Amino acid sequence: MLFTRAIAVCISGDAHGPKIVVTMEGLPHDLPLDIDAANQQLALRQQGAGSGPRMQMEHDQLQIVSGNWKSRTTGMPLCLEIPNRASNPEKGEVRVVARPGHADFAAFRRFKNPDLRCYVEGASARRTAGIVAAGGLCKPWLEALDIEVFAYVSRFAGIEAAPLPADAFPSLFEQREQNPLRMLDVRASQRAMERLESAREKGDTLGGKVRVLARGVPAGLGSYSSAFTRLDALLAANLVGIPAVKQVCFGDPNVFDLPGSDAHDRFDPASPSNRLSNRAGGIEGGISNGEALEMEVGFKPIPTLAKPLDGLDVRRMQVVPGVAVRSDLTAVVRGTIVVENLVRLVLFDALVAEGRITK
Ligand code: EPS
Repeated sequence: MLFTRAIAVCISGDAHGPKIVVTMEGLPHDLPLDIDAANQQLALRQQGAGSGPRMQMEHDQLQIVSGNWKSRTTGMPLCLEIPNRASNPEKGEVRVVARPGHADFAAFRRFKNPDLRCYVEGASARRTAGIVAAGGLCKPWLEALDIEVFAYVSRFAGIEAAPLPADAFPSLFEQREQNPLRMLDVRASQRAMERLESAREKGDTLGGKVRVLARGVPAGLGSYSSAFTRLDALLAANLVGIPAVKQVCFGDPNVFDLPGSDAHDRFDPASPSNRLSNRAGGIEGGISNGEALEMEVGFKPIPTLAKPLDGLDVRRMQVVPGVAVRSDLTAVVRGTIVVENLVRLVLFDALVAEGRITK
């Protein structure tokens, strides 16, 4: 389940089960269902540097099972499926060696089953395909209201890209997709690629940050009245729900070091947005203020390393050599598309919750 107000979104599916299943209940009636738009987002999620061999095996394609009539929503729960093609390379084996940084050990402490694969299957990033499918369906609905969301890699393995002005997209889509790391600063991306190749040779993994911008969000979305209605709380809670995400920052990340006199966005009634700057990232008091939304989302390095760290054999409670399994080198590049579509979903949900989209 995601943290939402109007549309209950449930995403289920094992990493190597038959399919990922998404249900969306509470969608307005009679919205056009653009499967191609969602499939385009699913295809983007499979691209980019740092993906393991699994992405060559999958061809994520959305199937709508129910809740539609002649390519429009009916108001019934919309049920979506994305079939999985690849099977588990360790099929049948019991995995008892936990990895530092992975959910497997903490889940074992909670549920006590030493066959860690039963946790690994559910704690997989495979389920982010479901987020992208649901958010990809929302993309044309938001665009009909002139709301656009765009994400890119702003930091990779410690290499910072020069910040982009918030109004610079969406003309940058092609440029982003031509860059293997989805970075828009060419010099930074060259250095970051060197780090990626070196990590690949060493059997290591890397983390980084995704910056996400949303333009055209109307002022007055969200409410300070509770964590369930604050737009920033809903965005943060959902973004931290993406596997490997450990940080969400709104607006200028330097604001924490500044005095209040420099940290806040002064008013200017003569400017179109009434403000001289946007350090707040478009949200004040949990409510959108009419400026572009700006957030940065930090992904930790994936805990499954090609040259694994020592693990813990949970049956014997002994440190043992880690076992190498097929995996990705980084979550950041594909994570860009997950972040972008999750923000779309949260914005669309808030618009429906506040009666700005009805039927
Ligand atoms: C994942 C491990 C890899 C990733 C997978 C998430 O898969 P496998 O174990 O089959 O090689 O490729 O991500 C996806 C399949 C996806 O679609 O994002 C993991 O352990 O979480």
